[in-house]
Amino acid sequence: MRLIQILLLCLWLVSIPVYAQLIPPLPSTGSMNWGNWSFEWEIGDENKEGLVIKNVRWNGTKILHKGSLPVIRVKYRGDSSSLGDGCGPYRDRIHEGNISFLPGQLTPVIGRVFDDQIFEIAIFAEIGGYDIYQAWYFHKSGRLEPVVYSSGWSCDKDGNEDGHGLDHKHHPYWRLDFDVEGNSNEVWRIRTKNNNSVEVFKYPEEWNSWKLADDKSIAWTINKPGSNSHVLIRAPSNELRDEGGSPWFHFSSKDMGVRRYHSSEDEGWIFDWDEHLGYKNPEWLPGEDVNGKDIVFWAVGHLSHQWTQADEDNPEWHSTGLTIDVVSRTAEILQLTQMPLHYTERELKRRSNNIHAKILQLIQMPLR
Ligand SMILES: [Cu+2]
Repeated sequence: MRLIQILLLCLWLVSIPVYAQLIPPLPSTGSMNWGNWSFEWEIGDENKEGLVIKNVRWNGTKILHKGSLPVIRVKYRGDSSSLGDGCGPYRDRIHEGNISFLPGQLTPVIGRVFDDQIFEIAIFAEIGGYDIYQAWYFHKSGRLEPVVYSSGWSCDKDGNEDGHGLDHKHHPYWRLDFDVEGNSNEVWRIRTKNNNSVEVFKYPEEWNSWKLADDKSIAWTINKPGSNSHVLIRAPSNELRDEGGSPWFHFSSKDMGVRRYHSSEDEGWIFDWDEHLGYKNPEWLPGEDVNGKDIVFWAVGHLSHQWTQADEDNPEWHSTGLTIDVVSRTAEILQLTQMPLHYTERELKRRSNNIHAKILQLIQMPLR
């Protein structure tokens, strides 16, 4: 987008004080400045990876090289005697061929502003019986949120794909190619247990992690070695991963994976229906070094969708997503690891603004 267009857009935005403000139709490819954010976007058609954001900067500092959604895996449970029961698994991929338009929508990419605080960029797709809305939220406070919304049904109790009636789960896989202050990064995991003890771990090599039943929370941070600037990644509304055995048989069994960056792995979703998040040696071989390296952070969502007659009659929207906070000053130090602890609880509360319930209502509104 040309500078003059951005200026006109900004003038237009500040001149109309409306709660959810639709901005002029966005092209399939473009760039934007919003608050202290700058970024580019494109529809990731080549790899069928949804709405892609690139070169994301906060206050001019590179945070994320590329963020994409290569797949949403879906499984309907059937009678739960094996993973093959029921419908699916499906590998839903958003691309030009299944992008659809909401009432009033003029171009494939939607842009809206909420409360003059949050810029939403999103695409709407129809895949099977689903409506899917994939969005990125840029908060002026320094938060970036990828969110997937879904409504509708693709399978019935007899396994008919044109029917309804079975519980299922959606699992979005976000590929987040972070370059926090450059491409030499380290990735940390912070587990807070139910007894409030905190376990901090720096990933030495390619790894998969998931929230445990006795974790109060799990979070990740990424930083340039030696720097006090971080991104903090959390998914507080995420469900626990699929366990082994009935009914889900480890269908989607991790919450994140850290991988060494390889350009050859910047591609669409190549994995089979029962595979996910490869690019890593088998457990008995050492993974590639990720400490201070160029890394890719995969984040996996788990979203249950239970059948009800009401939901079948009037499909409801369900959503899951991540919060990615840019933390540019050190609040506290975890003494054991010398790692900055990013946030105080008070600061967290100040920054969070509980906008999702409002957005859930608003995405069902006509766009104009
Ligand atoms: Cu669903």
